Amino acid sequence: MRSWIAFVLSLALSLAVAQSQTWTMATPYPDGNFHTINIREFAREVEAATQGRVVIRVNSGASLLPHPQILPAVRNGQIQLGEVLISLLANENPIFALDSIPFLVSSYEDAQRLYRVSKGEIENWLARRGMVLLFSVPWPGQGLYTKKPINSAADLRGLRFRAFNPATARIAELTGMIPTQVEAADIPQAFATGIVEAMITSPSTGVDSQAWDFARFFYDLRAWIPKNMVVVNRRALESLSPADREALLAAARRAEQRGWEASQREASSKTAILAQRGMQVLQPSPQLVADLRKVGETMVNEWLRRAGATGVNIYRAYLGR
Ligand code: PCA
Repeated sequence: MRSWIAFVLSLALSLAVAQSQTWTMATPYPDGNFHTINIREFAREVEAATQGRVVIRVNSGASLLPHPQILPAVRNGQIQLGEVLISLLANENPIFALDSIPFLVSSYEDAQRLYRVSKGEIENWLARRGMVLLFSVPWPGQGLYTKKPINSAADLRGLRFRAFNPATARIAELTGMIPTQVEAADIPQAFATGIVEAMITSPSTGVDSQAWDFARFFYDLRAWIPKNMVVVNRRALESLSPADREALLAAARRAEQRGWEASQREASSKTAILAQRGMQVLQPSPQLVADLRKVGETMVNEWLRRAGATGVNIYRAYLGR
């Protein structure tokens, strides 16, 4: 009798495991964006590798949830997967601010090194909240979009500036601009209604928002290389069979690799589109770069003061000291 019950139970369990699950994923950025394209490919690979046992429905462009609500929804299990900009969380933990400080990182090699040294702390923070980091992909370097020529930080004074995280708001304050937080999906409207008149972001987001409609100049600063991360609810991940879980993690590793490569291609292809659409794509003047480097130094010092021992060690590891 007992072995019969055990048999029925194990059969029920294996049926439950084999059953297909449909997971909901929320992302902040639009369909044409390379992050979204990469995520949709990830979802396709997961579905194929698990023979349809894990189906991921991707809700892009903040259509399901506004950006700031995506991570809380993954945390409480309302959705299984989410993508967020890491530095949007800068007020939660200093580690999240590190990849948005101007001129701390100036190449993809730097960005890769910063990711390597900070990944463990990001994973710990997520683990304490029941989430697992699947992969992280950088945006192309950040450049300045304006309506009029900008030759130094003095030319920025008084501009209404679009911020997308605490770091960009701080840059605005330090240069005498007036920051307003505007999500990527709302950029065209914010410019059209005059809420903002300048921004710093990637050529990718410039193309997504058709920056040529509202800005004439793009200064190719490559001031920093912020990253997105894709996270999964831990209980959802653990509900998968070991084989399906491994298939999903393998697809995540491929997505990360693919995303870093796509980002580097984007940097030139999307900058070329800005020029084709009639924007003046310019190198920043040495004065503007020097001014913004000073802003970066101030922000590093502010960051070090609140980073704590863990943060300082990560920063040192990044510098190789
Ligand atoms: N695009 C996002 C974040 C960084 C970027 O390049 C945005 O502008 O909101």
